[in-house]
Amino acid sequence: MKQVRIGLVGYNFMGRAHSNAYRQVPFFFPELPAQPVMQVLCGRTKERTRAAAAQFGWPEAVFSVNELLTREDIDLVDITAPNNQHAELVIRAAEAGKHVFCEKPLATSLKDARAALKAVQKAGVIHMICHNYRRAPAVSLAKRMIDDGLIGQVYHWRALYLQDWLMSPETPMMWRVQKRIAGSGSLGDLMAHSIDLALWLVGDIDRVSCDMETFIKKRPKLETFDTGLGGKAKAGAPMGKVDVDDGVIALARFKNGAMGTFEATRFAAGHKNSNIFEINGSKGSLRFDLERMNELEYYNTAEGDVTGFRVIQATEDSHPYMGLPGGGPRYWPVAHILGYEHTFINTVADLMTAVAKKKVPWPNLEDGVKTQAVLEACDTSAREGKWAKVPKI
Ligand code: SOE
Repeated sequence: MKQVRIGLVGYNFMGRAHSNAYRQVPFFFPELPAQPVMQVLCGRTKERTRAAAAQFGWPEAVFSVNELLTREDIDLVDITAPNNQHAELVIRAAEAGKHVFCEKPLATSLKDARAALKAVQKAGVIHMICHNYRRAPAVSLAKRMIDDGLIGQVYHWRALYLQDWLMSPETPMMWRVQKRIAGSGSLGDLMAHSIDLALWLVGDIDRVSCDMETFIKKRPKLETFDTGLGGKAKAGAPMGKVDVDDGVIALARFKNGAMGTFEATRFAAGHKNSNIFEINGSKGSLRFDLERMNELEYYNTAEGDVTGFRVIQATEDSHPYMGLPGGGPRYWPVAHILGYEHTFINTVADLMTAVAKKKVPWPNLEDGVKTQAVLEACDTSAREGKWAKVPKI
């Protein structure tokens, strides 16, 4: 059994999600040609990195990327640091001959994203970007149904990614609201997921017309650098300028003629993590909502006057990621539902196969650049107030 020795950079939300996936993969995917070995956790702050390593199951902690990259016993570097470090870390890891697994968005600019792709291609390493929602079984089932022609020619794509965690004016100047670190706001953080799904399920996007707004323009500054989602500023703290979008809407035209709409916001009161899409085609429609992630809704026009949207429980052994190769459930018996973490477990499973078979998986850094190109076109369109062509990758 091949082992893939992992060095993980970052230990906040995504660092935890990835760590959990590495721990769970051997349990649920015993048949893989390679399994992960959690080797080293890398973080800046000694105390917090050590505590996270102990909690998540990393036997060692290091405090500089250099130390991580010069180690012989690391095969793959997993990057969950803030967005502005992604491209640079990808490049350095690739130059050190390490395989790369990178959180989204790939970069804070298209230029940097292209440089990251070039680096992994030049180094000939395996690379993957973490758009985990592709591997919710219901979403993978939607892909299979589209590829099998069940909804025919796609006419419409409609996506919403709605959260509300930034609505309080007291929420401080965390890195996610600073362009220099995050690149953008709800655009790169949330709409990037919807764009990735649209590119996968419908096809390439030709042009976009986009608008965005920053509803709360100043927020109290934190005393120390915020690495996670939280933090509280001291009473009377000086105010900082928010220079990313709080909400974004976009119209899109796909190269195959389909029409698309996207909306992403952190200001949709009551919506905690609504990642929703609907696709309408010549033979039917599909609907998905992450908050009911085991279900895929399907409408089939061929069923005449007894048709209607039906709910498919995407937990049958025959559904993507649900069955073992020899038969029987991979996870639990049918309708014993899966959660958010399983999207990461399924992703890491495919990453292990990719490393073992030396075959670049999807979505890879080329997909990351494609998404980045759409993000850049959205930014251009919103700034110029007109439709913008998606740049070539
Ligand atoms: C925060 O808005 C966040 O954690 C995103 O950064 C993730 O990409 C998304 O999947 C959930 O929400």
